[in-house]
Amino acid sequence: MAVELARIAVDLARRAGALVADGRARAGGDRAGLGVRVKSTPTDVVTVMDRVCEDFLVDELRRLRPQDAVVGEEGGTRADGAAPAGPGQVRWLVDPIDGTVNYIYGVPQYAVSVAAERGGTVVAGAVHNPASGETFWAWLDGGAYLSGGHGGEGQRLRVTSCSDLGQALVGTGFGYSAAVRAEQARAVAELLPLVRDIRRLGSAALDLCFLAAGRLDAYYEARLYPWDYAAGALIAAEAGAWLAGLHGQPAGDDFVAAAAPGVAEAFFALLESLHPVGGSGR
Ligand code: LIP
Repeated sequence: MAVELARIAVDLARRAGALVADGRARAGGDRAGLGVRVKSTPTDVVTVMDRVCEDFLVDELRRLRPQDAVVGEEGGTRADGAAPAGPGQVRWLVDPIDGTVNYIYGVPQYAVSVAAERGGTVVAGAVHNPASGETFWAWLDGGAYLSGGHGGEGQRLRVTSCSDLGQALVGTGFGYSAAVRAEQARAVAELLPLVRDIRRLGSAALDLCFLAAGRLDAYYEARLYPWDYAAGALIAAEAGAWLAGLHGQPAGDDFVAAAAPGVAEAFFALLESLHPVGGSGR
């Protein structure tokens, strides 16, 4: 069951990715051609391709898996998509373009993310970056894999063996509200001298896949949406990453922390000290 859901996720992420890439090519890099609109703040943006891509994903899932629920970042749902799935029901979480700002600017770090959860547990997921041609995917207890780019076909993914937090390359991201970003900046300023370096790459889904692929040693971010991290978190976990939230909570919307096992305990303890009252807003 999970491997079949992963196969569907890979196929849909790749075909949706081709739509997204074509939309940008047709716009000729002109942002006006991408129909950019603002959402929660002037820097929280959405393009016409976000919506075209999500409509494609919702329609295809309705065709392929009519019994399943679907929920997407831009509001695309099956009627029952927003409700948690029942014990046996599958619910799909789709992000049509994770890293929308990168997409608008032509920074080649954005992805289509497709995850399937069953009874509230993510059991399959795929993240496809149309700019690099890389597809990351996993299914529960089946491992994590990379195809495309320089990865060959179906390369098995494993996190790094990093065991010194001072040598860890840490990915992170920031919310859209100025007040929240000021708070997040204070935390990252304290973290920065204690690790090798940070990378703010602009897509939570790809940050988690980069952890899985050994391109990062750790990652954290506050106040994400389920579709941002659902597939990437499974891929990271299946590649051997440890995941956690803050203050004993599991990784989730409030806070996602993920790390190679050799630095995970020290990393999670540091994040706890830097976020005494839990994850910040968006
Ligand atoms: C993005 C996340 C990223 C975060 C950005 C943004 P979007 O999602 O993937 O990690 O730092 O602020 O939320 O909005 O591009 O789908």
